[in-house]
Formats: sequence, structure tokens, C-alpha cells
Amino acid sequence: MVAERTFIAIKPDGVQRGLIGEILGRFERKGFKLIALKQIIPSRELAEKHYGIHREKPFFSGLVDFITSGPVVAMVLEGDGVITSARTLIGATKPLEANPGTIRGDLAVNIGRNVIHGSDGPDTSAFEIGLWFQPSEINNWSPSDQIWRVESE
Ligand code: DAT
Ligand code: MG
Repeated sequence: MVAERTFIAIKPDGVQRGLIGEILGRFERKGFKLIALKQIIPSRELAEKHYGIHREKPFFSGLVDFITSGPVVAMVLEGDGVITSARTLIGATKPLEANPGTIRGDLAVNIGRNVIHGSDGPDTSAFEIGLWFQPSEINNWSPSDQIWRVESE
């Protein structure tokens, strides 16, 4: 059985502000397994598919302009409960309402520049991983300290 996976992207503001290491470090320290990572300037087509659910929203074209404006750091993380946990680490969509300690709570102030994306459920994560990554770009590997990562219960 494939373990739970989620798609995470550091948006262009996070890259431009030099926050890649800070953000990657939070997921790494948490203990999730990184199984894919790349920097990509998304095409408009990719961005419009990724945010397709928001197509009718007034902020849609600005959102697509922003996400295609420069490099994004896209990744796939794997682990039990990773989808919900990553959303918790990311914090609320509106950074001013995001709790301190979360990525958006600590690192952002503006909803249109909220530094990071994370899948919001299993269907979305499967769709987004398939949209952003080829299967060959995803690495199946076992951390050498796996014994320390698994649940004891
Ligand atoms: P999230 O990224 O937390 O899943 P979402 O899916 O509701 O939030 O929206 C996707 C992105 O669109 C969000 O990260 C920032 C932008 N966005 C959402 N609501 C917005 C608004 N009212 N004005 C401007 N941008 C908005
Ligand atoms: Mg969303």
C-alpha cells in the first residue's frame, strides 16, 4: 500500500524572500519523508489547472499571474497523516489569522502572498502530485533511521 502523500509548493514570494531553507527545514524537522523536490516556473496552463477550483473567483487571474511570476519549489512529502498535518504546519489561508508557529503565521502578512501551498485532501493531493510531477520524479526510499520514525503503538 502506498503511504499517504501530499503536494507542497513554496510560492514565488517564498523563493524570492529566501525562505526555501526555512520552510523545507520545518517539514524535515517534523519528520516527514521528502520523496520529490524540484524548482519550476509554472506555465499558465499548469497554474490554471492547479487552481482550477478557483476559476470563477475574482482573485483567480491575479493568483495565476503571481504563481507563474517566478520559480516555485514543488515537493511531495510522505507519511501517515501528512496531508492534514502539513496543512496544520502551514496555517490559515489568511496569514493575519494564522497561528504563531505556523509557516504563514510566522512568515507572511498578505493573503495574496502567503508563501506556500499544501493539498487540502486525498483527492486534491493525488490530482496535484500527478499534475506537477512525472512518476519518474518521485523517489521511493526508506530513511536509514526509519526505525525511529514509525509509530510504536
Ligand atoms: P489555501 O491556499 O489555504 O488552500 P485557498 O485554496 O482557499 O487557500 O486559496 C488558494 C490561494 O488563493 C490562497 O493560498 C491565496 C489565494 N486567495 C484565496 N482567497 C483569496 C482572496 N480572497 N484574495 C486574494 N487571494 C486569495
Ligand atoms: Mg486550497
